[in-house]
Amino acid sequence: MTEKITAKMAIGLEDDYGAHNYHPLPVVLQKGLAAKVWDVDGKEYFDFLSAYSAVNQGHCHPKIVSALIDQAQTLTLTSRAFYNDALGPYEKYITSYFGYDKVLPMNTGAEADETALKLCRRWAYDKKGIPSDQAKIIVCADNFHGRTITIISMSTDPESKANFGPYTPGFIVIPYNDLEALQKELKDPNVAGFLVEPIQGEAGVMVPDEGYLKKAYDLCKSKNVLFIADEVQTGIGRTGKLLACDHEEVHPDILILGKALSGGVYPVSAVLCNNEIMLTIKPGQHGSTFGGNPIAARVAVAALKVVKEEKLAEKAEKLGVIFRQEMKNIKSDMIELVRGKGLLNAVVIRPKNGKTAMDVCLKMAENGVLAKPTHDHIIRFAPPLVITEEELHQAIELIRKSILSFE
Ligand code: IF1
Repeated sequence: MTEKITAKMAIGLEDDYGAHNYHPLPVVLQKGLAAKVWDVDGKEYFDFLSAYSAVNQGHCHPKIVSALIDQAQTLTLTSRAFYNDALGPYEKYITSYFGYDKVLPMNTGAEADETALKLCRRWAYDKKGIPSDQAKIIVCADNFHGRTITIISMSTDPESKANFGPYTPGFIVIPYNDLEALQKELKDPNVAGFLVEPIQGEAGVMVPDEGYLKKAYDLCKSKNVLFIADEVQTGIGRTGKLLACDHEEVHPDILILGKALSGGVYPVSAVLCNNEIMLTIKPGQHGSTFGGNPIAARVAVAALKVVKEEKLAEKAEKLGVIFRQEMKNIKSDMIELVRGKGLLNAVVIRPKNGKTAMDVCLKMAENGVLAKPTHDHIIRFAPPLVITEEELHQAIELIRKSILSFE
């Protein structure tokens, strides 16, 4: 048993001994189950962050935890120097689940994004015939793909990027949701790929125009350019379909998954694509000590099964409609805009009497709903997809009460 500590002690310890790379809300969580979490004082909250969409299946889902425990007591890690008996079945399961020839397992979202970039470049030289070291990848302004040096090299956010240079070259940045800009850059014969989030999460849940993904995909195809979707945040039921690209029936050439691939119990990420792309990488050219380990494999299968068994995508679609409508019904001029898809939603807050999105989040926490502001004026609302309709209505009442307290 770990020693019981107070909220003040926990915050003090993190402050004293941890790097200061985060600024959390002053809530110290101790326990979670489904859509709820509890702090060290036993106070109950609805979790409307879901660890940035990693716990779509809900906190401590019994089937996922049981897969984890069972495998942890049997075999945890072999490295990829040897085969293990959990990886193959997982690979077969996930490729047929998403409709690809092959999967490459990694651990974090950033690693999976890096893997996709490497696959794209290797395909560019081996298959497309782009001259050595000349491949370019188009990315979108205000993207978020993680924290590594190469990924921040593609970023336009000064906070993530500034003073970490020199940066990795080879990227072209265009505005998001801008097909003309894409068409123009695609004229360059050295373009190998287009990397895009189907909905931009960190940018504040920016939903592109209807038809954008499909038209962008078609433009890429017309120029033999790979359409690469980062569904780390939008994937696995969150937006009301299994993948956000499914809303437009787009099947990406390279699909990047993370977060909810494990239901939040373990770091598991993956890159999926067909043989023509995946088999350009040969033994020794890419890998990871932990990628594809037996625990990850068993956990991911369990997590994906839960999404189907509990119809979580369908649930997200239905509850999302209710959530957005109820937010729009709140009679407060602090609510400037409500947007999103499925259970990935954002409310844009118009400051009032000096009160900002952060003040609203602090008030909501007091009232029992956890969410975090992004970009000063936006609150992202993304509960676990297992939240019941009744719980959703309870949470909406708490959100309403919090916002109206500023009237
Ligand atoms: C943090 C945001 C969310 C992602 C997409 C890759 C990754 C992420 C589309 C990398 C990660 C996170 C990480 C988290 C904050 C967060 C986030 F606010 F920054 F934008 F979710 F909304 N692609 N997103 O959203 O995955 O390497 O972290 O596993 O604290 O940095 P990772």
